[in-house]
Formats: sequence, C-alpha cells, structure tokens
Amino acid sequence: MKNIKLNNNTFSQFSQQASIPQYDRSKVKTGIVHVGIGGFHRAHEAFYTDQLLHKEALENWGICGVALLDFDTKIYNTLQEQDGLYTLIVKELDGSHTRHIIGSIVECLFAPENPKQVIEKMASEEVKIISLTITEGGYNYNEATKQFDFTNPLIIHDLENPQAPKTIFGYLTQALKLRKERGLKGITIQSCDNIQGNGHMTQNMLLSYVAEAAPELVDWIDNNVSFPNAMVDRITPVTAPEDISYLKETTGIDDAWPVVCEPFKQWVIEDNFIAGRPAWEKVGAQFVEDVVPYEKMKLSLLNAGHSVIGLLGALVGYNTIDEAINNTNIRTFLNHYMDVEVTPTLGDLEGINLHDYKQSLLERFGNINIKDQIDRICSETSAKFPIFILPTINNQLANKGAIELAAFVTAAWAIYSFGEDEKGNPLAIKDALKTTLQSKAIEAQTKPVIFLEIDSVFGDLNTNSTFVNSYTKAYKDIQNKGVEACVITLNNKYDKTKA
Ligand code: CS2
Repeated sequence: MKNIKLNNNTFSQFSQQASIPQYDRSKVKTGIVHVGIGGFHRAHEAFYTDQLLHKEALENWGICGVALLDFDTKIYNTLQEQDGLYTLIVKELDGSHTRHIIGSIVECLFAPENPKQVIEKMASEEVKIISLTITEGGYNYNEATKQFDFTNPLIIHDLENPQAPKTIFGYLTQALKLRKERGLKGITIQSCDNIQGNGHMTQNMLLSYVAEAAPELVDWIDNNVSFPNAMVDRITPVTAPEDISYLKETTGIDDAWPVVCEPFKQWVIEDNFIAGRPAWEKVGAQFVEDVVPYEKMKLSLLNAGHSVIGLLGALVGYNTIDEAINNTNIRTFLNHYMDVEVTPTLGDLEGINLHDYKQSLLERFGNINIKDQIDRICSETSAKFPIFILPTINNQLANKGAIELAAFVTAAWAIYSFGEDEKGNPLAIKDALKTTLQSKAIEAQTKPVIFLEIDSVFGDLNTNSTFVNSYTKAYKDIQNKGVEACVITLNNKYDKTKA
C-alpha cells in the first residue's frame, strides 16, 4: 500500500480507512485555546469537539493547541506539518480498531518559541475558553503547606520575566491583564486534569500567583473569569512505535503521532462558562450542577486503581496494566481496596451504580488490546499520590476506617522507588521528585518510615501511628515475602471479612 502523509490536502483520501472531518475546516475559527496537546487532550476534548463540529454549523469553536514546554517541540512540529490533523485509534474490546481523523485543532502555537503570540492568542476577543491539560504536578500545589509553591524556580522566573513566562500561571496572568486593558469581558479557564475540584484548584492557584504578580488583577478575575470543575475520563496510553507502523501498513495513513485510546469516554462538567461554550452535551458530555461526587469517585477508584495495579504490578515484574490486572491475586486485592477502603469515603452518588462502575473499571483495565504501560501509570506518582490515594487514607483515618491496603500500596511505592523490581530488573523512575524519592527509598530499607517524611507528598501522615504501624508492617512483609505472597494473605483476610 502506498503511504500518504496526513495533512489538509490528503485527508479526504482516507475516507475508507477512517472517519474524516466532513465539515469545512477552513471555516472553523478558534474559540478555545488549549494548553497541553498530548494524547489525553487529543483523545478527549478535541475528539468531543470534532464530533460536535460534525453536528453543528457553529464554526467558532475550533481549538488552538498550545505546546507550553521545550519538551513539547516534537508534538508541535508534528501537528504543524499535519495541519493539526491526527488519527485517533480506538482500540475496541474485541481487538478491532476504529479510526477517526480529527480536525478540531485548527491552529498550533509553540510557547517557548514565541511567548507573545500565545499571550495575544489567549487575549484575543474570539477566544472564550482556555482549557488545560497540564498534569497533576502542573498546578504547583504543595501538599505540605496546602498552598501555591513560590519556591519553584520556574515561578520565580515568571515573576521576574512577566513578558517571557514559562509556566501556565505567567501566561494566564499576562493574557488576563491584556483582556482587562482591552475591556474584554468574560473568559472561562477550564481544567481537564485529574484533580479533585480541578476548577477550584485552578482558580486558587492562579489567584495566589496573581496576588503576587499583578494584585490589581485579582478583582477583575473574580468578576470576569469562571473556572468550571470537571471529571474527565478516557484511558490513553502512550503511542507506541508499533501503533504508528501498524497504522501505516494497514491503512497507508502516514501519521507521525496518532493517538491510541480505549472505547470508553466520560466528561462530566459543571455548567459554569461565563462566555458561553460548545454544546458538548450533544456528543455525550454531561453537564451537572455538582461534579464533586463524580470527580471523587473517578480519582479514588479509577486513578488510584491504576496506581495500585501499577505499583504492585511493577514490583512483580509486569509491563502493562492488563498483564497485572489479569493476575487474579492482584485483581482481588484491587477489589478489596475499592470495596473496603474507598467505597466508605465516597458518600452519596445519586444515580450511579457503584458496583457496576467498579466492575467496569476491572473490565477496562483488563482490555488486552490497550497495552497501557505501567511505566506511564507509575510516572509522577509523587504528584498523583496526594490526589488519588491520600484523601482516601485521611478520610478513613478520620473515621477510624481500614487503611491496611492503602498502607500496603504506599509501602510498595517506597520499595518501587528504590528502582528495582523483585526479579532484580531496573525500574525506570520518571518523577519530578526522583532524587528525593530515591534517597528516601534507600534510607527506608533500614527504617521504612523515612519514606513518609516527604511532606510535600504525604502531609503529616508520618505522625499518625495507626498508619505508620500498618505501613511499616507491610514494608517488612514485602521485603521478606514479596508482593504476591503478601497480597494472597491480605486477600484471604478480606475475603473472610466481606463474606
Ligand atoms: C492514569 C490516568 O495517569 C494516570 O495514572 O490513571 O492517566 C488515567 O488513565 C486517565 O485519567 C483515564 O481517564
């Protein structure tokens, strides 16, 4: 098969191999600036928006994708060369692939190359929404102080160089300043990251920064910017080289960076858009008044579930989530964790069948076609743990509930951070706190509690004797017997308690 590079001139040739944009892309104008054009955005918001552009003649909701970091050069160059087009490959449960060529990203900007252009774009009148996928760590929140981290060198840089910022906070501040000066009213800043109360978090962190950088802007933001909370969901593994070559070989589509994802998708959003919004509900998003329970459920079951399987699975020696969850002992452990320790913390979830939700997670994690990398799941655990697992622990401790399984996972993370699995193979630790994690992990081998002293991750958990005792016991058990033997013992105990 002849391979053809994907771009605006060629995409219509692929109508047999994929669904293609049926709308006139040249008419679509930017209404959304999205920061962070990695896989997740392209499998989620950009997909929903593309679907909507098929339904509505409203062409003012195109997306301008912004690559914020130096590290994003490759995705920026790829999307530039492909006129914003890319292939979304949905890996169905039966092993087949459904392909969509997505056309909703109509412009791309590379912030490190031209910060002014990005600020101008965010400040332009036609932009009504600035949405973000900047990862859990991108919000610059410190778990120990419960505040914005002004010691971050990038933040110090932005305060000193307001015209050439490096962080999202520097960019937003400059753009909002311009909007105020120009008399523009109303813009929504919409987080699409996995954080409890992601809208509130964005608002609080931005206002903390602005209070230092441009205090005169605080009132204007209070009156003119809305920050909807949202729950976002679609498992999107890192695209593997085989995904790119398989697409080329089977379809002739030469796409330098397609995105692969699972069939499931969910987006539950608070309807709080001060300057209007696309009718995403027409393509499956849910608008609700209170998104908190949905967020809590997803973060503490799905995302925490991922971390549980990832950390235990990595130590046992698995590479992908499906391999680990298809080990019955690990699967049963996760079931117990969800039922015994997470479920009591979730409160009322009107209209949701929690039992079905938990079962669906096991099915999604078990999808053998997805091949979601354990490396991806365990990366940046220092930013994920405080959001995915710590709230469950704190809640359970406050209510004198069980924490043994969460303590076991924490111990597994401490041992994981040493950088070797149980077979002696190296584990690639990818984490902003890597150096700290590794030095604490070494000390923890003789005194496990030392790992809990990383207060930006654990807060004051190291002072809670119930947790420390359980964690220390788990640590020693794993050291002596290995993860799987311990998991079997715990499963036996909880099988009986639940029976
Ligand atoms: C994962 C998420 O990063 C992680 O650890 O749990 O990326 C997860 O796959 C998505 O949130 C699914 O919606």
